[in-house]
Amino acid sequence: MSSKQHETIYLEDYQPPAWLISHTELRFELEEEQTLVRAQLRIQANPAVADKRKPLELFGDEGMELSRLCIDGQILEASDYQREAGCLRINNVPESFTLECVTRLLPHENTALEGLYKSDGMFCTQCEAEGFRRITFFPDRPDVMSIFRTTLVADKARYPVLLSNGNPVDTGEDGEGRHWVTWDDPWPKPSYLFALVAGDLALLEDHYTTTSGREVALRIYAERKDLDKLDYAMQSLKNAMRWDEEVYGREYDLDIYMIVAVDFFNMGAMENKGLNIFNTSCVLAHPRTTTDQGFQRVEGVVAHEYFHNWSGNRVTCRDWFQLSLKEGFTVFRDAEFSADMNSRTVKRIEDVTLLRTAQFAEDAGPMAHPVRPESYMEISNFYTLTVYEKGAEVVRMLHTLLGAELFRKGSDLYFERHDGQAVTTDDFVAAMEQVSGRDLSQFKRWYSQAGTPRLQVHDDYDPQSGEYCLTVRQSCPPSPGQDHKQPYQLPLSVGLLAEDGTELYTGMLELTEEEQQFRFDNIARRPVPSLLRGFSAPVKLEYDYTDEQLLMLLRHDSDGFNRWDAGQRLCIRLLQEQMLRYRDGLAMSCSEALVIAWRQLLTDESLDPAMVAQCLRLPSEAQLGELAERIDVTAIHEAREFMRKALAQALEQEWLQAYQRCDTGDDYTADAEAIGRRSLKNLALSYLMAAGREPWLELARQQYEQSDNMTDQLAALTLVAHSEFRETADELLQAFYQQWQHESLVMNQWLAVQASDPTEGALQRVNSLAQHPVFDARNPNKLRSLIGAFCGQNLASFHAEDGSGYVWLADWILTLDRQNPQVASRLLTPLTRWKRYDQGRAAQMQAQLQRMMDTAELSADVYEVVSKSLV
Ligand code: B3K
Ligand code: ZN
Repeated sequence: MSSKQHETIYLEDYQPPAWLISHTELRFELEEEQTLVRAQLRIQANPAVADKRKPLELFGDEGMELSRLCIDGQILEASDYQREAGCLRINNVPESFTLECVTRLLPHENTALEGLYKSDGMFCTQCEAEGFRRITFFPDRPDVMSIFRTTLVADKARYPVLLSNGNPVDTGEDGEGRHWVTWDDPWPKPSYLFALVAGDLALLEDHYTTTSGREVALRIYAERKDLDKLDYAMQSLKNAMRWDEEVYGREYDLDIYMIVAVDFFNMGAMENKGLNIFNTSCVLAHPRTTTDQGFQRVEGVVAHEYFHNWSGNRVTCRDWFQLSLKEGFTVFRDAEFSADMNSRTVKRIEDVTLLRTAQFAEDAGPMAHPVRPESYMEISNFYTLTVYEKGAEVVRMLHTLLGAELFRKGSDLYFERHDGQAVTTDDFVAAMEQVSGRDLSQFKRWYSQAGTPRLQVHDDYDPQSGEYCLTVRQSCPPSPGQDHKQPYQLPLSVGLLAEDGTELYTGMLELTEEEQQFRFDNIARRPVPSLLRGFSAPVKLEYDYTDEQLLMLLRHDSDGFNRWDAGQRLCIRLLQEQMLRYRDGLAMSCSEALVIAWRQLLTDESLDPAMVAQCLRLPSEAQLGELAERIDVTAIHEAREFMRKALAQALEQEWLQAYQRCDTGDDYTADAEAIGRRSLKNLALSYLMAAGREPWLELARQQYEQSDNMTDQLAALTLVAHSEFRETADELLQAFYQQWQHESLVMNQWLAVQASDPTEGALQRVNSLAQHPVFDARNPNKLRSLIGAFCGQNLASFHAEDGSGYVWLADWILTLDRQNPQVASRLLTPLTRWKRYDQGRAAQMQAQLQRMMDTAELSADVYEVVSKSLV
């Protein structure tokens, strides 16, 4: 048994704060061996809370040394306060007073990367969700908002740049080579938005004029060697600022907007007020070192963090159960931004693929929780696909139900009504209710019920009367703590197509009941329904399509998303058939109808290459697993590989032509059109490689050697590295290492390519990579590239029948848990799905979870996931 008991926090126990902090003044003495933090808090009893005799309780990490505590200048004796389990309690305090507190921190020893830590020699912070309590004692909860004034003192030569939130208001020299800067943030904010950075950083500067004429300095900081990789982030930032003004009427509210790139970071980026801190992987971009995917991620994350300035910072969360209030909304906002900047349909396809593959799996697993969870042990475990991606789908449904105009009125009302407040998802929905006059109480079940709803659709057609009827049944499987679900309100976007593809009806149906019928008159012939267009709700839709109907939709549906989806449905069905044949020891085969349909797509030069590439991509092994009752890793892998090869060989000439057509030799640009062309080109190359003939290996090698951009170089490398041509694979991997060993982000890709290589001996390879000098087990990006890629993308190897992959992962988790619990807990996810696998694998996965459970001293992060998975 784990010796430590971890407490569960419940939404229903929420109490408003007893104490408020109007002003927070911080002084950081940053030194090599330690940092002293002097905090002065102006504290008042909260007039809205009745019980004024409550002691003052502040959060503070157990490991933090308290070296001085004063109230209104009076030093407190040890007997005046108690420290226990992450809390400091002071009895008998006045109604209003100043608390002074000095803490001593050891940032260089902070491997959890929460609170104040060092990344490659620079100081930086990560406070969301509860990192501020590792810096000083504080009511570290989002509903306590305070005005911060921060002074940083540090050695000038080592740390010439000293940054915090807001505007710099004073600066000076302190003797002995030390200097200081004071920053003032005029906007009250919760402590999770506090940030500081101290380092020797280079800077790209630009400026932006808001619609109302405010001048904003834009500064992106990074290590000097990365200065040439900041232009794209800067352009993305300016685009995002303009977009938020045009689409949401939201302007920026400070004189400076800063982004700092750091290499050691647990997540993608953080929206600290006026001082975003970014994982280098989400801000640095250069054609030579960054793939198209990387560019799009930079654009999306820069926008996401910027949009938080309103959806998150100006209006924040009352408590962490409301996390989706800011995250779901902001993901919806950044998705719409990316859709406007690039191809809307492609963006939608990518997002839905992520949702179907990973969020649906989360919703079906032991950690399933509602978009607004009801309880947690460790809030870091709830920065999930459900809170983010499903949360965004919930906001999207509101947008669909209300229409763009009312939704905008609702968001205006929400921002205006709650500016400067810490609120709830109910407040967000209330604003939408008020502007639309609609009762959204049923809709709110999307926030409180977990699980992926299922829609079963049947139809009837009466040729005599011309009446067509759709019957829709909705249900939702049980999830932890929720056995029965109430029906949801959701928009079901529908088209009815004649057999030749003519559109007979287009519209939006609204579901509210468990079973509902929708009738359509004057339909001359039995139509083919195009259902859930644009993925209008995050559900699993079942309708008994024939292959012919799917092929017709793939060709003619006016909804681009559903055109793609029809093709995917067909592929999934055909793959599932082959999986059964493989299991029964029968020969697998590839449908001729599919080959014909793909040939048509591949040779039609009028089509958008990006869409063609999406349509000709087989669903991933992970997605096929999510769809399976019981996941048969080997059958999925074999069936998919068979199909890939069959389609490769059947269309070899067409793949080559498509490759040549898309290989334009133009200079690299990161716009949607060029990205689409490269994606079709590299997809074609992947099928050519799957065809397995020498000339295509040469073509891949040529692309590897001649490309001037990382997208093409890495695509070629990956294909060769994952092929049976081991000699060339080793040669190119070695060449790649030689070329890029000094580019940390490129080396992450190099690790990931090898970790996801499904060929024989994968575990041995990752084991030796873990000893390689470019690998650093303290850097979360490296861990994700090696461990995350092996366990998440190399499914056949991770799930090796002897259980070696599971033991390997569990060993890592146990080591990492002592160092960085957040990262350990996240990497653990694949093991939590043990119930979905065959008995042999399930038992071995469960045994590894049990081994972790039996370990003394698990962090709350890992304990929560392990214990819930074992139930
Ligand atoms: N709000 C941060 C996430 C912080 C996670 C802390 N464990 C990034 C974002 O969603 O924008
Ligand atoms: Zn966010």
